[in-house]
Amino acid sequence: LSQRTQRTLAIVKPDGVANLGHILNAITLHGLKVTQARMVRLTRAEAETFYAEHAARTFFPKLVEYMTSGPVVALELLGRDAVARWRQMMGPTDSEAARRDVPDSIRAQYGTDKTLNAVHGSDGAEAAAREIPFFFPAERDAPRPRGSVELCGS
Ligand code: DGI
Repeated sequence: LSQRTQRTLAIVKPDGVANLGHILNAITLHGLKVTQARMVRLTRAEAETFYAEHAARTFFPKLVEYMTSGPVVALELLGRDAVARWRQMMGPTDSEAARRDVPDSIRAQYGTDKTLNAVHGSDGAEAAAREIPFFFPAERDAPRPRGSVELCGS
């Protein structure tokens, strides 16, 4: 697999926001760069649209309830192989499995269970291309504001 510089979408979910500082620190320690960030309270319709692929699953209502229970922080991450590297940092979907199998992962440290699992990450480059403009629509092709400051400049 080629290791190219790419972008991915991370979301610090409502239960993860209390540990936002730790999560940002882990991201930067792993050499990924935060290139956009936004705190937002999702509406029910927005959460349903974002997770539309899971609409038929039994856990869908719980997932939407959870994602709208408080503000989330959307992050655009940039780096070599960013999609896979962020997924690896997150750990397994089930936070309890993460504590068993990948104890140093974000979900192991900051998640609770299968639903409350602290973070989201795009599951591929195509998903990232769809999910980044979902949270950062105006920024997609626009130049960055003059003098803008990026978290963790390198
Ligand atoms: O990419 P992931 O977030 O690891 O997992 P996913 O894309 O398969 O599912 C999206 C979210 O839906 C996941 O973060 C939590 C929730 N979810 C997935 N599978 C289950 C689930 N929630 C419950 N309660 N049970 C599941 O089996």
